[in-house]
This record gives sequence, C-alpha cells and structure tokens, in this order.
Amino acid sequence: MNFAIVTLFPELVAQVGEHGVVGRAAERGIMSLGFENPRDYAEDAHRTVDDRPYGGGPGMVMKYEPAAAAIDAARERVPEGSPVVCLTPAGATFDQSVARRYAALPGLVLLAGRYEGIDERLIEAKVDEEISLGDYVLSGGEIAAMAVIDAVTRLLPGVLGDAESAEQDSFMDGLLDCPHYTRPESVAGRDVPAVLLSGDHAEIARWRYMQALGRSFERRPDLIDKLELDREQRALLDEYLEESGTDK
Ligand code: 9D3
Repeated sequence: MNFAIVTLFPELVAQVGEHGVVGRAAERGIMSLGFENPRDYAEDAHRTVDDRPYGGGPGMVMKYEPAAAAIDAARERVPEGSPVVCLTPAGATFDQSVARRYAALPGLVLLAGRYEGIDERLIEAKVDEEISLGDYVLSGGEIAAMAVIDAVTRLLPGVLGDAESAEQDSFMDGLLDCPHYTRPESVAGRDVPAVLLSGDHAEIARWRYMQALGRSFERRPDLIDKLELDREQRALLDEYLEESGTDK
C-alpha cells in the first residue's frame, strides 16, 4: 500500500515510518510513504502557501494553487483508485471500520492542512473524503495523518505477527481490553488477581472476558449497546457487577 502525504511538514509525518510497527512494514516493502510539500509548488518569491480569509476574520487560509499542484503530484505517486482524503476537524470521525476500508485500497493520498482552514474550492475539486480524529483541536492535520497511517498499516497482511493478528479479530472485538499484569506478583501493596496465577486457562479466559464486558459497560456503554449481548454475555456482565458491588 502506498501513502502519499501532502503536508507543509513532511519531516514530522515521516517520523511515523521510522519507528516500530510502521517502520518495519516500510523496511519490508509492505507499505511506502511519499511526500509532496505545497511550498515546493508555490511560484512566488516568498513561496506563499497561505493568505488572508475573504470576508475577514482571524487566521490564514491554505491557498488553492500550491496545494492543488501538490495533490496532483501526490496522485502520481499512488495507484489508480487511491482516494484523496483530507484530514480536517470538520470530517467524519475516524474509527476502526474506516481503517479497515482504507486497508483494502491500493493507496491513499492524505492532505494535512495547517492554518485556520483550507480554501473550500480545493476540497470541492480534489478531495474525495474528509476525516477527523475527534472533537478536540489540533494544530494541523499531520498528527491525524500519522494516526491514519499507523492504524491502516497495522491491518495490512504480514505486518503483525500471528499472535497479534489473531488478537485483532478475536472474540473480544468491539469491547475494551481486559486489565494486564506482569511481574512482580506483588508491587506497591497490590497483588495480581489470583485467577491469573492459577494455570486454569479456561477460567483465565472467562475472567478476562468478564473484565472486558464489565469495563466496557462502566466506561463505554455505547459499545455494549452496539453489541446487543446474548444471555451468556449478560450473565457474565451481571457476575462482574455483582462482584464489584455495582447496582444494575
Ligand atoms: C481553533 C480553530 N478552529 C476554529 C473553529 C478551527 C480549526 C482549524 C484548524 C481547528 C483545528 C484546525 C487544525 N486541525 C486539523 O487540521 C485536524 C484535526 C483536529 O484539529 N482535530 C481532530 N482531528 C483533526 S484532523 C485535522
């Protein structure tokens, strides 16, 4: 899969491809990152990429021409059928189902904006889809582009090991993770739950699933609503709530 990122800060976005899981995927040729900088397509002496908003108001707006030329160049770097996705707080929220849809594509052009916004005509003319990370204010689209690249790359065949891949489509799908523990057995006056030391793998799996249900119910009831629990799951959740002394 080929990513082409249009950004005023290519060195920032490149970082995602230089470490960890994404770094390994790039080394192994499973995915690639390419960059186009609108500043390289600015034709004036000052290499201007932004200007004041029509109608007045604070901040600057990303200009059409340099960004459009950079997008056109980025499209040359990815296969036919690769959409142009703009990272913007006004977009649809990025989630795992969007990541899965992107992972099935041959490539992606990611447009990361800076300033107060991007000239709307650029979005009309060149952008297929608008994506946000959620309702908080970032300084630009670069960190959002990095999040998309990371989440999508993890879904590409051969990127994760067998164990990690199996975990991704496990039965805990759609729930928060269970709590995790490692050595020592006792630290800061806190002990590892005894069931995890029991060696009873069926009982451990049951306990983990109960924890995942219970934590999801307490922290993310929207996830529980979406799942529509069957009787067995409901009983396990009831057991969790009973043990934690919660009223239902
Ligand atoms: C405080 C400025 N806002 C005035 C209403 C508008 C605004 C413009 C540009 C807010 C943020 C940005 C820069 N952000 C992004 O480009 C961005 C983003 C985000 O801020 N939050 C979540 N996801 C994303 S994706 C791109």
